[in-house]
Amino acid sequence: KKICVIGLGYIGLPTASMLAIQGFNVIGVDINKKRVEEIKNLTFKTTEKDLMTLVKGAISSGNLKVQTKPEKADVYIICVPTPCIEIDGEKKCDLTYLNEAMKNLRPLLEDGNLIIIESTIPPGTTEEIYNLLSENKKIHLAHCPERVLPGNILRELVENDRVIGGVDETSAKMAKEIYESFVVGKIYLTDAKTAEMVKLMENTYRDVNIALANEFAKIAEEIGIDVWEAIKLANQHPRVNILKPGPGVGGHCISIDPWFIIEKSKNAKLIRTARELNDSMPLFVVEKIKKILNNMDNKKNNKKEKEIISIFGITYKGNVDDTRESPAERVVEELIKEGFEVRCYDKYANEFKYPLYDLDSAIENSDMIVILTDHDEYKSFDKEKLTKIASKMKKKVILDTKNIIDRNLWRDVGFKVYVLGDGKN
Ligand code: SAJ
Repeated sequence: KKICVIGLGYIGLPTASMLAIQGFNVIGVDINKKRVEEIKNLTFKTTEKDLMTLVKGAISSGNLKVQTKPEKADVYIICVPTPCIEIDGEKKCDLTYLNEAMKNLRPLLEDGNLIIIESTIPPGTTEEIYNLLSENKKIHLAHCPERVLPGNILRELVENDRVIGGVDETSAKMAKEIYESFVVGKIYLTDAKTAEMVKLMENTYRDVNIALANEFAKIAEEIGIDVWEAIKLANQHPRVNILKPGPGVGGHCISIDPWFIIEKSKNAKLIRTARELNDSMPLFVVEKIKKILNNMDNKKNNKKEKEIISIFGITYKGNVDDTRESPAERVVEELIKEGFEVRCYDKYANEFKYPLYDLDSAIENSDMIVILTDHDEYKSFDKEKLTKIASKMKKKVILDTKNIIDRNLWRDVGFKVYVLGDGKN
């Protein structure tokens, strides 16, 4: 069977490679010429363990070809991004890339072809696409949402259970045959709209639960308790598992997908509130930074030189290079607006809107370190390293928004330690 995978991003590339390794004849397509060249030459950047080896194996097997245009195949798997856009103040799913991919496919389609959409989409989208495509061709169409966790993609691609929703039973069964080649998890079949909703419900579940943790952090600050201690104790209950507060929810999935439910339903009230609460966290962090510095300032610094904030970690979560929708961007933007000089340090990040510094220049003469991402690196600083860091700072102050540091270790080298939700200030 010949399979054309459209979109070679963080889902399309591993999926195409996996299928090629299983012996399918795979054409990987990406409209971005540079991306195609980087894949061909194995020069693309990734923090996913073993992805490079997998792609190398797929290409050298002769089963994976990458190019910028699709060609005739038996099966088409669509893995293009479906970002969020704001129209008249309301956030909605942007189907531009998906529609463009479909437009390019239409002239290639033949009776009996199977199309699988992996991109995350609002409920009802697969049916709408089917109505358009099936006007003059007898095609099969299924939605099989990706579910892998960035940072652990290759393992989860194989091990996670999958949900496949077909526009009819044959479509779902045909799609199952493809995934069975490499998925060891269970594969569940359902209808297309249910599959669309399942994917959105998974990420919404996580978003709402993180929002609850973040609300607890705000309340803890208000009433003067340490939220981390409280969560740890509440989680001793056998049916309670509160997630972790933080500077906000980033990434291109959890911070976006709930909006695709909200756009389709007037009942999505809790979901909207949770989303807005998580979006309010960057500002909450900035308020805490201001309070800490104001309380320290004994008004002797009246000439008001610019205070320097050193940000540690700007990717959307720990140990990944992805900065999309990262709460750090809003924190930095707001701090600059408030008149601070901001220096960001993150050796994992692939790119960022603001300049990145090396560690030494980020902390030189700095007034405060703020940890926004739980990279392993910051957990591994030992006393010697921390002493060096302390010696470069103007004021030895740290705010850890992820609760990852050993508070006593930092205190030992002279830091005043604050943690988001610690109820101080
Ligand atoms: N976060 C918190 N507190 C927590 C957990 C996470 O603030 O207790 C933050 C993280 O720092 C990050 C954001 O939430 O900014 C999201 O991180 P994540 O690790 O929870 O999830 P993603 O976005 O990397 O991947 C999610 C996964 N979905 C679920 O776990 C339900 C993944 O399985 C999906 O495939 C992926 O979205 C996707 O592509 O939809």
